[in-house]
Amino acid sequence: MADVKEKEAFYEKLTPNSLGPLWERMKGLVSPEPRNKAKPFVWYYDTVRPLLMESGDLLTAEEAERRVLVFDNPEFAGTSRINSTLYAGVQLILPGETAPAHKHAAGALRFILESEGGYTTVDGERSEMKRGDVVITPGGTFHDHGHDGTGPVIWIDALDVPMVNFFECGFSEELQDSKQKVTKQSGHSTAEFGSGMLPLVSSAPFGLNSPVFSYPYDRARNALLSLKASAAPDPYIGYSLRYANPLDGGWVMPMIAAWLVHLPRGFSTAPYRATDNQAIVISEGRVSVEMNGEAFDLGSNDVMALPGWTWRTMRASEDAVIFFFSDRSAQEKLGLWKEERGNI
Ligand code: GTQ
Repeated sequence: MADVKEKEAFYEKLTPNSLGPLWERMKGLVSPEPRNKAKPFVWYYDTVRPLLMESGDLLTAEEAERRVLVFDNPEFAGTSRINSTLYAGVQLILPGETAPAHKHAAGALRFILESEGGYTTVDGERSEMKRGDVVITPGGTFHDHGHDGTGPVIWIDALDVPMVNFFECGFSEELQDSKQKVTKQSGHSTAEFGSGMLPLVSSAPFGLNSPVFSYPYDRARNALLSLKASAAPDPYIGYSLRYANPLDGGWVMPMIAAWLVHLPRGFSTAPYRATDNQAIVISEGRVSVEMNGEAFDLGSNDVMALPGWTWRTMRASEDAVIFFFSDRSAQEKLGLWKEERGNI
């Protein structure tokens, strides 16, 4: 058959016709296993917080629309992705400020780091934000954030915007007024859907999203730590509970999964990998994460990108509570998610 030169000459005829030879690309297109390009990487709060506070002197939340420092995975610098598929950032609201009402197709999930008096309003319902709370904003719902208290309000944002943009489905809109009208009593969605009961006449007001906006830390943490009394930790995961949609038991959002892990002091997880692209925020304690033979030491409020299909172990040097988020929710819906548990 043809030699290399003849093949190259043929390929030159293809290019101007917007054609290409699959046989040269096959291996790259359907790899034997995922070759995740994202880097395991840590953003230390000691570095992030002062820079975020400095941004507070530079512009107001109103001016910025959202005053956020974006976590750029070093492998994807400038593309606003913490890992291959998820956006994440750290947002600051100062006392009296409002991040004006808008909506977008992308869904957002927030993990609150610092807040006395911070709140978000989602679809006419105000929800307070306290440290460790998880607050969701279903795609397509108006939301604005504000702050009635003192001190900075700071949280981690996770959005599925890279996936929405991959599908080229991104719509967004600003509301005329900077604050949307509050039409519901605070706690309404929790009363209706989040108290172990459901409305007799069923409805899913936000489609595949949980109808509950707020998952308070106290409840989540207490439940997680209570497991210790009666069960052993999973050797690969530790103790874990996931944030669930009470309507169907699924993940809280269609494309973002979230869960909370407790690792007791001295506990080490066995080698594990899964295809979902994850990131973690340390809520309590100290954790050392080993990925690809590289060790990372994390403490309170540190954020780490954990690329998919990369072996890892975790060890807690102090009792630890870790918040996880990932694209597992999207991968499962598409039938793509896979995990592998190493030998113990
Ligand atoms: O709070 O609505 O970090 O729209 C990025 C885009 C936060 C938000 C982000 C957003 C928001």
